[in-house]
Amino acid sequence: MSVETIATQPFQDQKPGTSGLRKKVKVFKQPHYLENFVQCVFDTQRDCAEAPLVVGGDGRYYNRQAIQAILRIAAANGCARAILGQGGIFSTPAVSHLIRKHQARGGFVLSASHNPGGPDEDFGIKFNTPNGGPAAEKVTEAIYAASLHIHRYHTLNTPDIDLDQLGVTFVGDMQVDIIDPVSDHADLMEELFDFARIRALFQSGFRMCFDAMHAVTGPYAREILENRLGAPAGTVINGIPLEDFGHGHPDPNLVYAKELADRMFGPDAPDFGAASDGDGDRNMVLGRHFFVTPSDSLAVILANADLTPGYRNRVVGVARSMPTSQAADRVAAQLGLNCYETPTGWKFFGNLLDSGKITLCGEESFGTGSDHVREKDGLWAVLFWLDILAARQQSVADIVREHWRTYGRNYYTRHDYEAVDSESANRLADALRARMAALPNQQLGAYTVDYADDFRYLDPIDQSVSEKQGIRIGFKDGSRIVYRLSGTGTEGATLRVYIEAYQPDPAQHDLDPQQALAELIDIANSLAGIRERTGRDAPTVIT
Ligand code: VG1
Ligand code: CO
Repeated sequence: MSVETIATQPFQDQKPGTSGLRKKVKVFKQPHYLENFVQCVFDTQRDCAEAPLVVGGDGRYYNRQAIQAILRIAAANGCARAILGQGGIFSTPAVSHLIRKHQARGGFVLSASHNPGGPDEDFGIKFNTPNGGPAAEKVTEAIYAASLHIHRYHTLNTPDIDLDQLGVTFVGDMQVDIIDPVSDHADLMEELFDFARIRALFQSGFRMCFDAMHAVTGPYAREILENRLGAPAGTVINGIPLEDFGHGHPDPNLVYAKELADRMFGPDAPDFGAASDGDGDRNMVLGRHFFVTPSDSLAVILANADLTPGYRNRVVGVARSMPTSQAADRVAAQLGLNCYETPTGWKFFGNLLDSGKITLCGEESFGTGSDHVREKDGLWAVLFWLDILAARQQSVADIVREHWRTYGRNYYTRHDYEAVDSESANRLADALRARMAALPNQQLGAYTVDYADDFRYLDPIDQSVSEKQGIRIGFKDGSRIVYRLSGTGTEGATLRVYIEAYQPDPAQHDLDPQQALAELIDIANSLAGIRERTGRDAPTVIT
């Protein structure tokens, strides 16, 4: 088998964002585009002769072609063994788990997560390191630097392999193990949660709806919820992964998971609802006529962790991304646990998890996870909730309301302005930065500014510094406004505005968040001049 070395040229636009390299399919389809990036990974990461490489994706359009190309490049670069999910399918948390389980040298996840799929939509590739997590910034920077100078890549001239046939096959000299993508992850879930107790809950007539959004979690949810836990057939809806996600937007929020939202807020709603995103790492959880914000979900999970077998007496701390509400901080303070604030993106939790400083972590963007893998894990969060519900025998709404009575409520909302003109978005951010120094002690309506800064993170483990991670404006009463530009969009810029206020008084816990936060929302809009600078009257999505 002779290795072919193909001459190529750099593309200059292969800088990984919040979560890997994400572009339109048309960009990825340019000759050498994917190959260049993959070769840069092999050029910058250590030798891969022995430990395997894990490869799989969320099944979106171009998944199969990308996998064939990656396998050839891996083999040509001396990789001895690859582990592949049948049909090219792996959820992101499943890849993370398999890297750890097999002490692999890393893995490639093919996904653009919650972004739509199809020939005119998005594709993505992410490299995960041997700890199972997304590559740290210094790794992605090295890959990016290599991509600016690449002039050749190595590949093989071999036929495509059959991705659907379980068992062992070869690409050149590289052994490829094609495995069931679901069973290892499902086994891991069984170790962490009380499946007998959850099974009994379903037997008692408890009803649930899980919306897989035509994305990767369908097979996982069917196996775990319907087969292993005995939930009635039909509990999982939209359970077959489709290349274009049924023309949907596989983002588990109240806007895009409309079918689920309609059921959960309609007549005869089930007891519990949940959804996951394209690659299975996000989760949304709902009770009957009740939405749980991801920030609250993290806090509730933290406060109830002792109820589950996998976390009893072993939670040492929690971390949340900076824009995530401070609800978890209140629980951590009461329980005497470590609490960290990190920049947006799961890669920033890696060092804290690896060093045992934290056990649980989460983001406001429907991401929750723990030290069981090094990615957020949608089904894991859903099972955590199911286990809490089975243990406490209360409704979702009662559990959350009781949580607010104990810890107070952090009202929270996120306003997204999608596909905004990039230059206008950057000017908006620059204008805010220019005003920051003058803001402290200013009175804005009923609120007095305490501090204003551009979040800078000093990693407590490796001392690496990440600058400009979002503009924060903190008020004396603990309320906050945060502005960030998204690093996962593929069209123009997405401006995210995060607004939070703390309410200790239980008599004030039943307001609509948009009302409870109305004055802060106005302040956020006028401070940044959103209407004038973006030309938008209202956000694209309100969460
Ligand atoms: C978004 C979320 C962030 C998340 C990231 C990847 O990033 O805000 O919390 O980690 O997506 O999630 P951004 O830069 O667009 O705000 V996923 O499910 O795409 O791996
Ligand atoms: Co995702």
